[in-house]
Amino acid sequence: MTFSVDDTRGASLARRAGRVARAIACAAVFCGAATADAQAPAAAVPGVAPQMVNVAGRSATTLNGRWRSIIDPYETGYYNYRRRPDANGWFRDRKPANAQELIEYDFDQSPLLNVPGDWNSQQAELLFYEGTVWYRTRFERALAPGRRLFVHFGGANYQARAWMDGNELGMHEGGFTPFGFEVTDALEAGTHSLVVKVDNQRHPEAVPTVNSDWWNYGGITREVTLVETPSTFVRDYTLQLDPADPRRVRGWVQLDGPDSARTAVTIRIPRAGLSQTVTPDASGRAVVSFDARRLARWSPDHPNLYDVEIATAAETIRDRIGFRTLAVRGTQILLNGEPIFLRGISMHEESPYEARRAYSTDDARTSLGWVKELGGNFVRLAHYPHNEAMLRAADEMGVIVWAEIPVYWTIQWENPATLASARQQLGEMVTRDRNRASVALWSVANETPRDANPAAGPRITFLRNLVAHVRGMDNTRLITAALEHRYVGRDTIVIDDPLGEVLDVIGNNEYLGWYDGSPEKADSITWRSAFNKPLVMSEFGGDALQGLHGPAANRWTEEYQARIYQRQAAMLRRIPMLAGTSPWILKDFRSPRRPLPGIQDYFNRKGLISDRGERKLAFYELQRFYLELRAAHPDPGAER
Ligand code: GCB
Repeated sequence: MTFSVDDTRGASLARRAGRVARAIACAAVFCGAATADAQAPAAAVPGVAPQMVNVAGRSATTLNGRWRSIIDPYETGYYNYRRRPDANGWFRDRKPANAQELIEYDFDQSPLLNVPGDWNSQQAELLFYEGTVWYRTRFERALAPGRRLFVHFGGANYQARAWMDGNELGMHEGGFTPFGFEVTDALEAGTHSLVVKVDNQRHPEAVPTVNSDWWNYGGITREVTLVETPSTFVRDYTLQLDPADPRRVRGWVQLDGPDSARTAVTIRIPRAGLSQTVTPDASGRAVVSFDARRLARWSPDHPNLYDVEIATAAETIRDRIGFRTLAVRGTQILLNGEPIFLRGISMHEESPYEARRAYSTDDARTSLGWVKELGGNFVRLAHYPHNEAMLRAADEMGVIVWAEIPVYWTIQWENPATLASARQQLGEMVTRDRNRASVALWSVANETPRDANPAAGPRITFLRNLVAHVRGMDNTRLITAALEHRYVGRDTIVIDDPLGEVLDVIGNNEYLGWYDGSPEKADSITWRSAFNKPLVMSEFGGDALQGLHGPAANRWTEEYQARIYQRQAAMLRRIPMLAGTSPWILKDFRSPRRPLPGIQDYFNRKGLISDRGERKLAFYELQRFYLELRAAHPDPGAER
């Protein structure tokens, strides 16, 4: 349905994407539906469209706003009383035709939810809810001949199944990456009903799995957009300094549509007087390569971004792209050829002043403003891909980013569907963000336990697969993972997880002073690494309730937390291979694992800032450390 008849390549891509999405969905998470689907008549569901980048830079209209919603814990809107998919499900968005007809739902009379937004923070009864909520919006649209239309979702947690005017568009799994459906052929002039069933139930085989230390916010958490394109359009592109020859920008543009192989594309960077027209190969991919010597480099102190246009005769896409190189030399990270120490902080995707999912540019700027106030130049966006506005704000504000996927703790290493889901989420993240200068590190995993045979078990096979996947997609970034370590003797900690062999930068989480001894234990520790590679201490810290003061010996006080940061700073200065730090964490965040009444109340309190935006003593402790580091080792490009 989604491509014109002669576009066999596009159609087969769309079908393939649909099959992959459904295969992952059935195997990984939606097993009940998979069984039932097998018995239902095989409807042709087109599935997710091949990923389109930079939606904001295109001809787009927003579908954000107040959507009708129905909470459906038993999935009554999808299954009949025999637990088979119901052909008359709520996706039909029906009203009784007369006073005799029985219809037991009514979107028009149902409560409103904000999109984007998690549902948990919008209705008290949804705070802990995990299950299905149905969303419905209506929009008017007519499409001129030769134009195409896509519905694009920035993200929905975890599984989203969409219908337009009662026809299924497809399904996507993964709570933090974008997806879209083409609706061109489904569109007649008039008012359309768009229904989305979002299900945030946790499943052992999913990514993340059932166990995590953050809130499982459900819903359509990111923006929804209608994107109109010409019949052949620019779907994807990448432009980066060539790591092997940084005097050149190299990249490619991918077209989609019946004239993909015949459509010339012009790349313009007006401020640098650059313009290049390229023609695609038979697959619709055009290779780009031009002299970059006129481009000023992007760095934290000078986050130079260029307006870039990618244009065909039928459309112009606008982006803002920065150019810089990244490399490692021994235990150093090099930005634009010079060593840089990453003075960072970890953060979850929660709003700065409220306990809800963040999604806006304002949210992003406030949080990154705090990173800057700390004296930082780096943020670890834990533990899943954050929204696109965050990456764009980091580009503008000059904050280097560690981006990661939710391969967290003990996921199912031996399950091929789990691997497929991790690869899919990694691929969607890299595709979305590979034009962002701020992104320096792709992380494939957090605190995953070594196998009994750490060099050859299922976990390392899985993670090596992810490393190869991300390297194949992007050779301009550094690859990392937050590892665990082990003690050899009482005072020596060694980082020798064999995964380190395939990483560029070693991440390590440690909780000396919180889960591991007293804060002073850090004074006697010696760190060893089996790798001659840069080390980022990707987590350390401890909890404090903002406003709780007392002896520094007492847990939960601000003084205790500040003491951890003091002892950590002293220890970190002694680690020769250290190239960065991103302690845990910028702000208190919701977690179902943290019930302690009066202290935690379902918040992880390791924030330097409370859930209401108040700074704790440890904020100033870390700030002191970072300002000293910055004075001793100014960033490349900084005025000295
Ligand atoms: C960790 C995890 C992080 C937790 C943190 C904690 O090691 O990576 O997700 O929230 O510890 O507070 O225990």
